[in-house]
Amino acid sequence: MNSFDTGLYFITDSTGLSEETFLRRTEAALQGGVTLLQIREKDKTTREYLHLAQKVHVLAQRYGVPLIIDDRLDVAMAINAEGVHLGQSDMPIHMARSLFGGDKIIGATAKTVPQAREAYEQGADYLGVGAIYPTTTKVKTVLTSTDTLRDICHAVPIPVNAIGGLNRDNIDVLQGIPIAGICVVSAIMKAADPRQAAIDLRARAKELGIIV
Ligand code: TZP
Ligand code: MG
Repeated sequence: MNSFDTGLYFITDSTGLSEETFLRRTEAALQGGVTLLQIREKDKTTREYLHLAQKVHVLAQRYGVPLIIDDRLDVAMAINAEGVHLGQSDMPIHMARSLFGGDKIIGATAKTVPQAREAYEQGADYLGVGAIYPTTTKVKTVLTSTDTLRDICHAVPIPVNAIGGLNRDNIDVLQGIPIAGICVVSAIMKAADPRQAAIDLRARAKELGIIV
């Protein structure tokens, strides 16, 4: 498998942004040291998703950061992205694995220990668990307790990331839980200075011992 570090996992959201602003913010986040990048688009046509994903892939490659495509294995395969992230209603992990190959990164969303075990057994490389806090990002989700997050970390031997409403001022609740990293959208995408936001978030997570 491609090596990857989920420590500071930035998920993009182009809602309300021009392509130029979106790409500028995404590049700023890469400059600020995000370790893994996901493009997440819910309202684009396949053509539009491919177009934007290709541009984001060029940027990610420039900074040596793997690019994960949300939901769409076809888009990930078409642009030769490093990975795909699949939710509970997307293609089952084992099918994606057989189509995508053993070298690619496959992430899964899990909200319970049984879902986490199943995703791991089917070949997921990492898990996203949440929402830890209510989120303003457009998503169908429910809250996941930090107790469940901890239980999932202990139930599977793959990296587990926390997601949902996380920012520099509230990630202290994750201290002492053996997660591999945090996933954020708004804390970077909507920051006045996305580069500085990434730097500050990473520094805070390191200070708390959440990431190395
Ligand atoms: N899955 C659970 S919460 C969420 C996703 C995709 C959105 C996280 O966005 P934000 O802005 O970091 O709360
Ligand atoms: Mg999904």
